[in-house]
Amino acid sequence: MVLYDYLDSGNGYKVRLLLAQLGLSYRYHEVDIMKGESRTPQFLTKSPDGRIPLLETAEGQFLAESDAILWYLAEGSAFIPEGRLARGQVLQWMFFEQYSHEPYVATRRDTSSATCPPTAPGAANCRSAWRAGAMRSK
Ligand SMILES: N[C@@H](CCC(=O)N[C@@H](CS)C(=O)NCC(=O)O)C(=O)O
Repeated sequence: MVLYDYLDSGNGYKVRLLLAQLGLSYRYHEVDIMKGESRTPQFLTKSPDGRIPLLETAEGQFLAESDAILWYLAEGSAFIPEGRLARGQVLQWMFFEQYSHEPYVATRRDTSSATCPPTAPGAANCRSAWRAGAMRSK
């Protein structure tokens, strides 16, 4: 399997975390979304939406959308429970994350970390400075 991903991506992190939890081996392919690498004609043939994360399965098929990838990888593991209601509850939180958390919290965090004023001291290291601050506030 190949994971097309970008290290700063929270959506990618969810997939990396599950791959690690399941002990699955995969090849990591960095796509620099800040340089538009997810929008090249070559990448768009793999994923017409032009976003990461993107999983290439062992059979060479492509699957986009982080939560779809999680569901695909988790099949047959304890991460997808037996009961009908319990499975529904897993999906409930996955839909909540995509509709109510990701656009308002995750995207906002990413935008504010990328928009430090260019004149700010150490602006060149703005993203890493922001990350260090975020780590401190935990
Ligand atoms: N709903 C999608 C969102 C994917 C997404 O927004 N990916 C961002 C990074 S977190 C991306 O690829 N942005 C680059 C672009 O839009 O060109 C998922 O959960 O996978």
